[in-house]
Amino acid sequence: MDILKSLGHPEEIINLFKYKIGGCRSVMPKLDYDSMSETLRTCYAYLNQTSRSFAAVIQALDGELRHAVCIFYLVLRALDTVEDDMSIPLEKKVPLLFSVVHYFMLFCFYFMLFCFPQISVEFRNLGQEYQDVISDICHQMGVGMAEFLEKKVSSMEEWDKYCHYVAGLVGIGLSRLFSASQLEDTEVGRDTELANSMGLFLQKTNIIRDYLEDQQEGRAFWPQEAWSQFTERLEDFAHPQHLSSALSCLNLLVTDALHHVPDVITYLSRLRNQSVFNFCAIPQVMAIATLSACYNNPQVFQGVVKIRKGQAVTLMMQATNMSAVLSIIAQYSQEILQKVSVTDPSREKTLHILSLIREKSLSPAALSSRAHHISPVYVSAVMLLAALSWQYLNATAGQPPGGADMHGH
Ligand code: D61
Ligand code: MG
Repeated sequence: MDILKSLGHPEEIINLFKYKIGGCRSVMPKLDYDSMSETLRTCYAYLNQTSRSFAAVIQALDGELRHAVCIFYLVLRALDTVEDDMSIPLEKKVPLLFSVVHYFMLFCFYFMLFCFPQISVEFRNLGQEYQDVISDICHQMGVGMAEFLEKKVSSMEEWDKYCHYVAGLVGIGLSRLFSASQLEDTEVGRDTELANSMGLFLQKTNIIRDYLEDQQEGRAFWPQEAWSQFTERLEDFAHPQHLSSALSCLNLLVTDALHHVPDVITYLSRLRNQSVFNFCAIPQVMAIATLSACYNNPQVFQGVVKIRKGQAVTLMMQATNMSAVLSIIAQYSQEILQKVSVTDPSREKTLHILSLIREKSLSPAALSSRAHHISPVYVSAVMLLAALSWQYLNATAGQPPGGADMHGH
């Protein structure tokens, strides 16, 4: 089935095969479960049961950071389960979240202890610096989720705020965990703006893609400020007679999400640990591929838009260094550019952000100078610059080649 879908993309078939025969080990090494405690093993079992998208990359992280991120994921997923469970009546849900807000430790001891004792045991086994980050982010997310339980996402600003609570904070917390583990610079953990953008880009992509599923389950995360320009009721977009306004709104939201890509590039270029780089880059390239698949696509309003398995595996295997990530980003921006219609209301804005992204993805400044990220493109850019300065120096000095000193005055 996966192979059939990739028939028009021969390189994906090869990658699917490589992945199946063990290429997945490079991004997803086998964990040594035997040497783990029973409780930790249970936590990883929960992780594998609850996350399709993050389980592999989390388990590929180096050292103790892996356990910290695994517990961070499970604690936040528990909180999100409460948020997502529409069957708990609102009046019961708000106090439950507020008790998380005010008595986080009680929440840990009681909720976790009774329902998932292994998670709370392993939480307390983490270093204090990791525990502090996890409780702080959980607390802030609880406050934010409670705020949005009673209201809809209205303005674009509120959209950013909701996404900050449920995903931006995850990016901020993760960055602080990276720095605490010393696998990354302290700067990574301090720049909350860039870390927030990492989460916003992922969450907005999910919200855009999941329009129909959320609609069917009685949830709505598309901001009113966007859809009200094209329709009276958000649910109209699911009806074929509103397709044209639905696509206009979809393209507006994709354009809004693309504004986070420059920050994503800057953030990724600061990373120096290979496992952290893969962990961060893989979800981001999947997101840009998903956005490109959704852009101007009527399928968003009729079913689920998914990237092909072969495409996902190819992205996972490629996204292991900065120059590859930049070329993936350039490739998908180009794909979106080709789909921009002359009549689209957001056309100018879309073209503008795409050209910014293109510029940034072609600039050698986005390539970090870390040894394992040096790419042939960067080397050629440096050589071109050297050749040009050589000519320039020769021309201004009026001396024949060979006579001037490159470092001369
Ligand atoms: C680098 C690497 C991974 C990153 C990152 C930077 C920055 C942010 C994120 C991951 C978080 C991205 C969230 C995007 C997916 N959205 C959801 O899962 C929604 O729930 C949000 C609240 C709970 C977040 C829990 C979480 C998620 C991913 C993690 C993590 C914690 C910890 C570590 C690593 C990744 C969504 O869930 C629906 C569902 O999937 O069932 C929702 O309810 O809207
Ligand atoms: Mg949720």
